[in-house]
Amino acid sequence: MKLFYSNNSPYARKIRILIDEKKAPVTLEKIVLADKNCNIHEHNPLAKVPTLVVNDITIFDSPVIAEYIDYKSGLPYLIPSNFDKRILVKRWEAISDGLCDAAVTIILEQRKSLSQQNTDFIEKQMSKIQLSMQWLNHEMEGKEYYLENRFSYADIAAGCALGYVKLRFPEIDFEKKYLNLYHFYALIMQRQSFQKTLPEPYL
Ligand SMILES: N[C@@H](CCC(=O)N[C@@H](CS)C(=O)NCC(=O)O)C(=O)O
Repeated sequence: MKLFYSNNSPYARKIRILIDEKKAPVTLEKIVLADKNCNIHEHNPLAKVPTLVVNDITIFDSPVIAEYIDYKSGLPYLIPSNFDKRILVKRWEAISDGLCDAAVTIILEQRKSLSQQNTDFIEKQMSKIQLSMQWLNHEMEGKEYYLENRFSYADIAAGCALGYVKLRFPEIDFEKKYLNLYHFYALIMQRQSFQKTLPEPYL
């Protein structure tokens, strides 16, 4: 199995952390999406990371890859098989990925020349980020980890989203505003899997 990832993709980071936590036998291949010789489209027509190649099939996107790796690499399962618990974890992944989608959209908008940027649109996306963090913060009331106070894929997804906000919008300073997220992020950052995959500010 081979995982194509790029250094700062929060979606790919979820999978790299899951692989590390599960000790899954996956070869990691770093790619640079902006590189004109990048051939990720040969594996994934959407030309996105993460992309997982397993023998002759390719698996995407990150929620599907996570299901595959968690199931195939056996115990301990980080995505519960119990339906109700599973939905809770998947909805946490959805809000975390949605938060990243809003952040990525802002970054792309801000790469345009100033006169072409749509400030209303940027504000709308920023409000999604704030409201999602507020929501996550509320859900974490009285908890260390999200689901039954045990580490799960929900924590990986939320930790990666918060890490991405910290990387791209340090001025938001979410740890000051959202106390539960401050504690959660400090706890999750003690894990080696999170430390090893920290995004790099200059990329
Ligand atoms: N929903 C996808 C999102 C993946 C995604 O958008 N990845 C970005 C990197 S952060 C990418 O590959 N962008 C390249 C492009 O859109 O052409 C997932 O969860 O895997």
